[in-house]
Amino acid sequence: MNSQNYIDLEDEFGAHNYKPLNVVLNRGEGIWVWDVDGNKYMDCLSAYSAVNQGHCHPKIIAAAVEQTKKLTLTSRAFRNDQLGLFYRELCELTNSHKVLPMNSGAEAVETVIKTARKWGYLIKGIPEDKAEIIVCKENFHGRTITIVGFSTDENSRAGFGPFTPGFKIIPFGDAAALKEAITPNTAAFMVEPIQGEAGVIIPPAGYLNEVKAICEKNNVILILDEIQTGLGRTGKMLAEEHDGIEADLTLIGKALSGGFYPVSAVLSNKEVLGVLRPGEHGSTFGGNPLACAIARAALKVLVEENLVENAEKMGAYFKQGLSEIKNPRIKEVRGKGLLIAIELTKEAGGARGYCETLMEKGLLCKETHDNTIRFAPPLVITKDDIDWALERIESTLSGA
Ligand code: IF1
Repeated sequence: MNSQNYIDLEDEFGAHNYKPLNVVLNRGEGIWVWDVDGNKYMDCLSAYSAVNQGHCHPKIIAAAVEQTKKLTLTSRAFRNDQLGLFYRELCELTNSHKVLPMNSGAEAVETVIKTARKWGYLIKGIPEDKAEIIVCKENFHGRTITIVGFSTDENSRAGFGPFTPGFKIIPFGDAAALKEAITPNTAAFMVEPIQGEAGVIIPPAGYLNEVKAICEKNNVILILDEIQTGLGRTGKMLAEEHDGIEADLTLIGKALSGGFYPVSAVLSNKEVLGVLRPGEHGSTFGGNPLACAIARAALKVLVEENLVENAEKMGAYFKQGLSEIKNPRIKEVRGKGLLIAIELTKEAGGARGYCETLMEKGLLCKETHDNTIRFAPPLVITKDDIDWALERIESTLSGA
């Protein structure tokens, strides 16, 4: 079978909830992937920052294979020998006190909403069913009904109502708006340190410090969604480290497993997770031994291969290289670490076309909204790889 055969199968039998590039991949190694016709591509999306460690990392493969032969799933009705070790290693890496393991990012987000509300009722004394959680415009936190209910992206929410009440939406990057929106019933403020899907939107310097202070002053939980920005992507283990703050609850996922398995977690920097009692929350696969063994190996690779530092250095080099491209179609180059975006002018004609041309030149990336191209390669990328990418990006944007 060739690419078109696979595309026809997908289109005939699959729901059309995505518009993927027409490339059919069947192999990955480091920053490179191959399609069924044997063409090689640089992956500049990393499955939206889930493959920070590079595709099919041998050490994560080894851990997955070894655990798969021993024990994969017990449910949390029983204990297993991987969970406690995973907890300790994750807490040490993120300076956390408690972990609640889940599977998808959206499940971690739903978990943190339930936890924040419970904390609001039991600890803050908010009247039952009156808890409010504040979020930002242009947020992306997942695709469940509750989460899309507080999305401001019509594509994500149209036709899925009715939605869950109890959420307020304020502008991103505006600390005064947060102060204004807080009431005695506010349980939490949830925000991405950098808005990924919105187009790698970086808040004004000092924003996270201000919101941290406002939350502390008003006894409001600060929740940072680091599912995309966490685990080295922005050049720090957690993006909050750029601002020297600590969230009360932190969400991680994606690269927590190196892209091998859905593993997410809620991290607590104070006893907020302590409000949950046995039987009040859980999931069949959350915290299973295979997930934990894979996550432990994925975290070990991040540390042993200095991928956080590499993201810092290579991100600066990549962003500098993009900023030096002189092309009137480029409106702005934004980014931190290896979470980078080029916003094009409207006159450039839309980002998708350039992504399709880049694919023909062997570079896979993804547009976000109409005019922005995101570049988020695996954190193992080298300077030579980036030079290779810059050459193709420059020639594509110039129309060559
Ligand atoms: C899709 C976007 C990125 C996330 C943040 C929670 C989640 C995500 C900050 C939920 C997931 C994924 C979802 C995927 C595409 C991708 C995405 F384009 F949708 F918005 F990365 F920007 N918080 N993001 O980025 O985690 O449940 O997916 O494990 O839905 O198309 P999940």
